[in-house]
Amino acid sequence: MSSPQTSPTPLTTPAKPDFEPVADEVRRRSRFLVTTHENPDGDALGSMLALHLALEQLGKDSSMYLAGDAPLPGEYKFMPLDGVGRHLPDDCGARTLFAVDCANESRIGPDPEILAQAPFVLTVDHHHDNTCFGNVNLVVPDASSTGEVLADLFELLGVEITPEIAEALYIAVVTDTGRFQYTNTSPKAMRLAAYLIERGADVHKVFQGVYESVEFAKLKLLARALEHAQVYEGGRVVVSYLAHDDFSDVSAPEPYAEGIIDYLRAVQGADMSVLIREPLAVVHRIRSRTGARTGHAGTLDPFASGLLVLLSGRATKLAPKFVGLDKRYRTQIDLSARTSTGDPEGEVVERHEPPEPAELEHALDGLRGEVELRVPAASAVKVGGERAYRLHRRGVEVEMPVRRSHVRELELLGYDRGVAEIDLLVSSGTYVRAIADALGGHCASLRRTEVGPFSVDEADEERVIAVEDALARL
Ligand SMILES: [Mn+2]
Repeated sequence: MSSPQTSPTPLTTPAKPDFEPVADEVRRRSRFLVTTHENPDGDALGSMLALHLALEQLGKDSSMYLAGDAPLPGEYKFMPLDGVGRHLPDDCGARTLFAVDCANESRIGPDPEILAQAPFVLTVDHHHDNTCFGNVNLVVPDASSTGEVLADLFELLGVEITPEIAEALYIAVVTDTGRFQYTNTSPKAMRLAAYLIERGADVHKVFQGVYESVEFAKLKLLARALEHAQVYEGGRVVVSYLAHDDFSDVSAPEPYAEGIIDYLRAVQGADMSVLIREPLAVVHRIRSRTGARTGHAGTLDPFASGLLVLLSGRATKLAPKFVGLDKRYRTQIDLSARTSTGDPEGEVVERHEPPEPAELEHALDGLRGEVELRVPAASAVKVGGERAYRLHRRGVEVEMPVRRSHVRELELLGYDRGVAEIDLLVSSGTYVRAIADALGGHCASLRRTEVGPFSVDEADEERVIAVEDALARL
């Protein structure tokens, strides 16, 4: 049964984004440097190319620039991007910097030089958390993609939608909407796609280029990941991993793991999938030293340290006995800022005054016992086939799954300058990052000190506990 889409009548008319200020600057200015975010996706590249072509059509002097030296993703090789510069042009001090699909300035790349040199900065974007770092900014959070915003801007500027521009915009829309499947797929996005096809976008060419140009090594890597897949929690969670050997055996570079998680997510009944792709160096070391099959019971975030229980030889078959054990952690939570990942590796997304000690104690009380914690929105977990933090970045409303956890012990060891040092004992699968997030901060450090009856104090790569002894402790 389906019902027609209806939207509730808004109480107030939402403010219409004003396209005029950016349009004015485009009309007034003559030299541009068009750029987008590092590690670009289809919206980034399609928007950059479409804008460059539109500016040239308007008689402007335009150059394209992309930070970093990573090769363009293989799926966009069919696009006419030969003209994209990878070094800042000598005359960038004389060009208006035009950044598309960049929610903040750090997304342009690590080189602060570009903003220091730019005499004037324009931005066009659709991320709701855009920091408006330009002199004039056009942000349309409702838009499916930056390409959609540009299409409206082009209309205002009288840009003729040539087949080349149509195709670039179509690539932006089709990729950012997950081939018109994500929640940002609005009627407007569909109408725009139809219009772009009328204007010459080649749907099949884009499909073949973006979605049917899989490199053979990528296929083999996928096979490894599918081979390692396991289901947990009655099939609701699908977990797999790619170890160091998997990449080297099939000669696949690290970025080839991108997209594999979609296959795990697609399993019937699964509403969560996890692909662990940080090769755990310690597993690798022990496997090569002992020559025995080696597995790990649970994982450890790359930024964390501490105890990881490894299973060797015939003990690998006993993994189910060791994965569900309680874990004890020592963590420092920085309560003055949230980050996009809940750990020190993400970008700061929110800063605030840390709570008073009494407030903190009160907040900690609410986190003891049986608690429901929302999986951090910026985690590697995929929702609807897309890594959660990416959807979040491009402005898609993401409903993260809630996990029931048991916080058995939670002790505040110290609180100094907004950083709380906490010792906690939690049920298996609890995200300490989610606890930090619930407190309004992020994990600055994290160390696992115990896994069930095993302590980090007795951890030693050289020492092996006999299977019988290990089982006797449980
Ligand atoms: Mn985008």
